Amino acid sequence: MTDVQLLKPLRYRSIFISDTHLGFRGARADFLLDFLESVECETLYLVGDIIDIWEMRRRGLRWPDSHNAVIQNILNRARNGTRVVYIPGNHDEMMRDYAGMSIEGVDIRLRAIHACADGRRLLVLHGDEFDTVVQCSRLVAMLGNRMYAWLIRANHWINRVRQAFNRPYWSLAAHLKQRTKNVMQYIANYEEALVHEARQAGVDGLVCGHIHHAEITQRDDILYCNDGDWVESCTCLVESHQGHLELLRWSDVRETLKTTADAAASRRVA
Ligand SMILES: [Mn+2]
Repeated sequence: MTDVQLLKPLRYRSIFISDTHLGFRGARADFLLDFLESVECETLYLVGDIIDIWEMRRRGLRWPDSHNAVIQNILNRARNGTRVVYIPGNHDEMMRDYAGMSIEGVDIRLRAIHACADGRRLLVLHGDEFDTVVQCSRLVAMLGNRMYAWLIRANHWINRVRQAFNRPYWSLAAHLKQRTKNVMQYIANYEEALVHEARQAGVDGLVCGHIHHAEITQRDDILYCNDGDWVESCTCLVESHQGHLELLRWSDVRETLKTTADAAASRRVA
């Protein structure tokens, strides 16, 4: 990737990535590594589904060099002064047992509060528990808030049992999602559930992942940010040193970098 290496690394205050699904054959680990080698940041948030343990349990251990290189890159950062916060998702749910610990310099948390450079506070969480809530929201509306908690717990225990029998993660919500096929409505409901949660937490916004749909949108008083994924869209959320938040689609950024490098090279030749 010499074209990018010609340039200085892109520097950000914080970077948020999620849904990298390492260990799953569909993970774009080469592309992710290219991204990681091109950026620097003070804080790196890993917002869940980083390692796809469910997939590996189902199909056997599959760990190509490129997937390993991504983990090495992240651990090197942690060793060299980058604050790395890892918030496990549903595909790497087993890591939730380590919440509160710091392993190899990586802080494992169930959720985090990020303070932006401009003072805004963001709730950072993977978001899978709201997937269940969203799909059952009509039912919940009838039965009230206790049903929310019950559904989250039910989904959790159903999957603990499935895990014991070596079955893949199964989401009640995803099942219903497939049946309704009303994806846009599903995304809107998911957003709404997370915005509600952020409001309850008394923060200015939130960062989540899980549904593989990158987006930044202001919903009344709450900023909703979804950092996307590295299976299809290859997107992440970045914060500048001034506290400005934006989504990066790595294929687009790479193309811009390459064009700039080419232009600089042709100026040198001329
Ligand atoms: Mn997920």
